[in-house]
Amino acid sequence: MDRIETRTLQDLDAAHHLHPFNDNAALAKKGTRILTRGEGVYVWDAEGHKLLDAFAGLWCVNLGYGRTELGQVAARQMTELAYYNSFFQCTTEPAIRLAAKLAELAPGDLNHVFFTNSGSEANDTILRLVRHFWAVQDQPRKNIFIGRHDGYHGTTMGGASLGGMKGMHKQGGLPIPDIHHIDPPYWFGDGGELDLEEYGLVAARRLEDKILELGPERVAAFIGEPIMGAIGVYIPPRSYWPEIECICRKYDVLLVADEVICGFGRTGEWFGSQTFDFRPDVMAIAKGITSGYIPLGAAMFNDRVAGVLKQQGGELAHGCTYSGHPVCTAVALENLRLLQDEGIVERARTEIAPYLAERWQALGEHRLVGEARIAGLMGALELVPDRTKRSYFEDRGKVGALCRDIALRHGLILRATNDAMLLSPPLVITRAQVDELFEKAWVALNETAEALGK
Ligand code: PXG
Repeated sequence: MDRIETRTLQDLDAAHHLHPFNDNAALAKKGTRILTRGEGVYVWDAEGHKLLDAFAGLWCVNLGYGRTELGQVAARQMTELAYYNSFFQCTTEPAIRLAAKLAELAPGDLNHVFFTNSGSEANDTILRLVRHFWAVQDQPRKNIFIGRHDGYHGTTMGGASLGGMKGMHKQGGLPIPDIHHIDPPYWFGDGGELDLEEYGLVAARRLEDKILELGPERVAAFIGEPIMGAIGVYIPPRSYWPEIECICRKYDVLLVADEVICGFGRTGEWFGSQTFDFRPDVMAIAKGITSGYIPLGAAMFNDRVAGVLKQQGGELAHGCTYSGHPVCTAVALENLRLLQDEGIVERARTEIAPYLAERWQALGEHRLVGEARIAGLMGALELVPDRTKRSYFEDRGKVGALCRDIALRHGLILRATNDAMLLSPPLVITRAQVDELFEKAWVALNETAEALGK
């Protein structure tokens, strides 16, 4: 491609490209940042700035940038067989091998895979197939999904309805029928005087109350992210998920783990359900499955659910043109091979996570930080006006955005949700790079505080 001036590209972008989750008018005025290259934990923009990406793209580049092996595998597969479908009694070898590999990696008897292109489609798939699972067992009224307020499960009609983001529900007439929400486990905002573990039980029992209110014969499934990502890395107390599992079993409600962010090493284990000690019947995966090198998602089902779908489901009237795409599944296989063979997930848990936690807790001592929370390689700093109590700034979101912009000027990419600064670096980050991250974040916190006159 011929090189075009950054300014010209920005003008073209403003004229023709609608950006997700942006005020497009404001963005057009400001001009987008154009990223051009990545290596390890760093990306470079068109102006030559080198940035430490402490957010792994969008929670996804677990393997780090610039691994040529993935490109080579993609090129080989495209040359050999660029595409074939999984519809007409056909499939391709990478799709078969990836399904088997996922069954091996996934906990328990989550042995069955339905491929999609994204996490949103994985959740839509789950919504449809779980309802079908109950319907073919003569329980068509057992079709309600319970999710959580402020949960994030994607942007499709189903995904955004399962999620509990109010701003999203306002656009497009959501949620669709028969989806309900309970409050999330968010001790910082909601814990009151309860200690963490007590609060975890209280938060979990909201599910039981909701099931009893709706009637267990109406409730098909509960869906949750093991750690709630997009809303601000809400790490549940250890007591939360085991109690949720007990409640689901008691009322025969399927337990769905949305592992789109937590999967593939983010929480230190391969899956968040292993970190938080619960056994999902169904799980959604995407992002880290290919480390973001190519789009791919999947829904995974345990033997019970898949058994019914296979034996009694008849023809599954569901699927995407690219379900099980040979190039995407081949790249995923290579990504998983590297994560496993190079011990990247293992090293992230045993070496990096403890060090990152130590340094993150030290950031928690900053005068602007009310809470530093972290699990595995996923964390948040809650910025507050008064760190002697759990407090919030009046105009929520402004301080977070300010801190994010300052960090960026110092070469550090952190994400801000409301006034929480979010952390999710590539799993390959080294101790020296953790130190660099820490130093840059500290400077960003200082300058943010100064800008606020603190
Ligand atoms: N589930 C979870 C838990 C997610 O985090 C999805 C499903 C949807 O996946 P796709 O591949 O359809 O995007 C996600 C995606 C943010 C942000 O602002 C997070 C996501 C997507 C966009 C923005 O943190 N997560």
